[in-house]
Amino acid sequence: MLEFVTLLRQRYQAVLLQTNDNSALAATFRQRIEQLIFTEAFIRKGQLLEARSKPPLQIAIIGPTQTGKSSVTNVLLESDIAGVSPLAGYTVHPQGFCVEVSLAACQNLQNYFGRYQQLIPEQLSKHRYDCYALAESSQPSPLLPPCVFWDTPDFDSIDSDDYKEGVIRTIALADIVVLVVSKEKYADQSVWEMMSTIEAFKQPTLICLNKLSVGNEETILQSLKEKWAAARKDAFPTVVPLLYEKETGIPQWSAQYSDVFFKLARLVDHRKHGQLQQAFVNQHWQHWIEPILAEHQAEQDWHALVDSCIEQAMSEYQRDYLNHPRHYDTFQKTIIELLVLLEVPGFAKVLSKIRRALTWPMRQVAQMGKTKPPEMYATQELSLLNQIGEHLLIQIAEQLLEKNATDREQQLWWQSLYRLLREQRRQILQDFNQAAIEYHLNFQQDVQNSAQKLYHKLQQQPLLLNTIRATRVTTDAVLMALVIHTGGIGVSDLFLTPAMLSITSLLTESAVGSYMNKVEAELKQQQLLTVKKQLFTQIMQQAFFKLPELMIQQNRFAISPAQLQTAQQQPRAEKRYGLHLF
Ligand SMILES: Nc1nc2c(ncn2[C@@H]2O[C@H](COP(=O)(O)OP(=O)(O)OP(=O)(O)O)[C@@H](O)[C@H]2O)c(=O)[nH]1
Ligand SMILES: [Mg+2]
Repeated sequence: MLEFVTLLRQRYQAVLLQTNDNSALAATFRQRIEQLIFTEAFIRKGQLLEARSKPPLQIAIIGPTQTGKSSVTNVLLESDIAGVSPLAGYTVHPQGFCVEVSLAACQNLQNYFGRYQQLIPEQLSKHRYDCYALAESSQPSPLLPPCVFWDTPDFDSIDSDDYKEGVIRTIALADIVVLVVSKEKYADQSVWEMMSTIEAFKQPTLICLNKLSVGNEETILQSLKEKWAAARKDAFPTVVPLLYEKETGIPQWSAQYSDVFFKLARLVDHRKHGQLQQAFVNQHWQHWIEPILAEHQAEQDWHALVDSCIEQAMSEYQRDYLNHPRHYDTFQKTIIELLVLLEVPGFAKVLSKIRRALTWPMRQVAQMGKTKPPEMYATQELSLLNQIGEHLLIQIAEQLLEKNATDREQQLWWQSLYRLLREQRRQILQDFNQAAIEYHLNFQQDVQNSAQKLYHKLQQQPLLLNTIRATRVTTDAVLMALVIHTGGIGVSDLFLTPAMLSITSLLTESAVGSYMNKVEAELKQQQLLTVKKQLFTQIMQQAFFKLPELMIQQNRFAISPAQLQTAQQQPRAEKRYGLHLF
């Protein structure tokens, strides 16, 4: 689970960089990134609890800037160890003070903080946020049980985005949370968003209401209660009121609350950590994966769009070639092959020339690696296929633009896809043209096979065979064959010559006529399937389907349905936590 959550957080951060900073989407993304950082940290906390040497009690003081977190820290530690300043956003690193706890007992914390480096307080620099400090407090505190007491940066100032991760990591580590608010800041939205998010961790909590003036305590307390009730369902915690100390600037901790931390420490219960982790993940999961699902949906829409355009292209191919009475010439080539096989005297020589004329230039073109045969060699079918290919690309580009305009949520996705399509257009067409030539050459084999079938059938009809063999080659057929040889006209024209007309009508009207129709239908079917597979599926569809993969990762989450499914099936907490429940 940790791995997937980390991956998800990284993807959110990458996509966020490409998102308009002021948009509502960016705000949502930022919120989810925080939740994910919380989850990562909370999972790590679980690992810490699993370790053989248990970590000491962790108390974290949190709150908006200038509410007096560092001041209260000093009061509780009875020292001036935490830096206090009237400058907003003064504390920018988590700083742990070990109270009656040795640094050695905190070794595991470096594991917990991962890439955050542990330093001594003097080494902390304003210019580097991915670190935290740990130091031993010089004396025990009568107000605190043995613990690591964490002063943290604020989470509400403009700059806090830069160092909030440190706050989040410290909060997730905490066994007890101390919220410090002042009378100016207790109502801030940021406070209650944070308190609402962390409710799921069920940490015993204390509120310090700082900078109070005599007389307004009750009103603010009441209002604070309401804020709490609006944000959280759990009981309102103990509130320690701290008056604004004009003279000293140091809040006074009333003796009435001297045992409050000891009481809270007794409430700390780690046994449900796994359960809480699971609940937190469950609570947010659907939201987190929303953009991934949307991306999958966009990819599905893309596939459907491509498939329907290809369907359209295929029906154009059928209408303008396979089923076109004048354009379709593949079966005529079969007849030519058949006549060659039949060795019709006089005709065979001419016909084999035609055959060469029909195939060898293309073979040459293919060998030379050219993608488009010169016009003179372009057969009806080839030039039509190339036209259909180009048209298909135009269609798809148009539909992408349309999606770009209508699917606002995935606009970035469609936009990058359109850009990629434009970049790849030439290459796709080249591959398509090349594949068309190859198909065309290879399909000669199918033509041959059909001719063979007819030949065998005819051999069972010696009478018909003799009549065909007796057909006289007329000069116009010879002429025509020569013209075809030089690339002047197409095969269909040859079939308009009297000699060819008489042969074809002999065949169609004979006993093999219906067999011929069957062979022709089969050939067409084969041709349709081959063109679909080799040109439109293997070249076009594959190239289009591959485009989203080429999209730069910054623009997308790029988490596949399979990856997502694996993550969904993973336990959202380690099993062993579950065992603690019983
Ligand atoms: N006079 C007076 N000043 C106080 C009191 N509590 C805090 N302050 C002042 O308020 C300012 C901010 O206090 P900090 O403890 O630095 O506040 P913080 O919450 O740690 O602030 P950041 O680290 O910037 O987030 C300092 O100038 C403190 O001296 C108080 O009770 N009386
Ligand atoms: Mg501070």
